[in-house]
Amino acid sequence: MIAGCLTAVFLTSHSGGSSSSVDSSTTTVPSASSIATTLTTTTGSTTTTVMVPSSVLNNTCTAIMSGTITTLVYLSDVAIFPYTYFQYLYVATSTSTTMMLALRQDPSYWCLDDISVTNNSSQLWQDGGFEQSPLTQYYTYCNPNGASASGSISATCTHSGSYSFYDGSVGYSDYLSQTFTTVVGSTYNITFWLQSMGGPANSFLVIIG
Ligand SMILES: [Ca+2]
Repeated sequence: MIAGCLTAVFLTSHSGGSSSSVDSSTTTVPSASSIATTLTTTTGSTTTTVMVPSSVLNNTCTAIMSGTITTLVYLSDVAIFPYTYFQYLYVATSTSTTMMLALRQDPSYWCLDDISVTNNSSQLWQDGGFEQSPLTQYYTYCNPNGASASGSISATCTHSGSYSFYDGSVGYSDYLSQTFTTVVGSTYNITFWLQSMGGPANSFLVIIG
């Protein structure tokens, strides 16, 4: 499966669709400018390895991250799926950790809601339900290429509450992140709900470090 910090990965369908497991690799890099990582996805008996494009990993948004960067998940050109629960366990390697999500969805939109990062029942991720406005009250938002139809708080497709993050960035990803205090060696439970409202071309990436 995996080495280093990522100890468990699984996702389950919210409404009875197919489920799959996702494995991820950890790469230690000197700086965000040279992040290189691959993601291995196992669905049934078929295993494929997908390289996260360097343009998605290396830009002015990811430049705020350094040290050991772990890819939790990378989805590329996936079909429509309903709100689905994603969960990961991450062992911190620093006293300050940033989790960053990168979204691109050319023909349609991603819906993202109920992000949670917990350690011993303590919630470290603020406004994971996207119920507060403006977005930048709790999140660092970055759109390095000025993609159109970029992410915003919306009532279009919520998983809970009245709002979610609704992102149809065309051609390039936009980025959403928060930085929180962590204890080296301690395990953090990361969960969120994600829906794809359209087919390719799209991508969804979560990195942490
Ligand atoms: Ca919500």
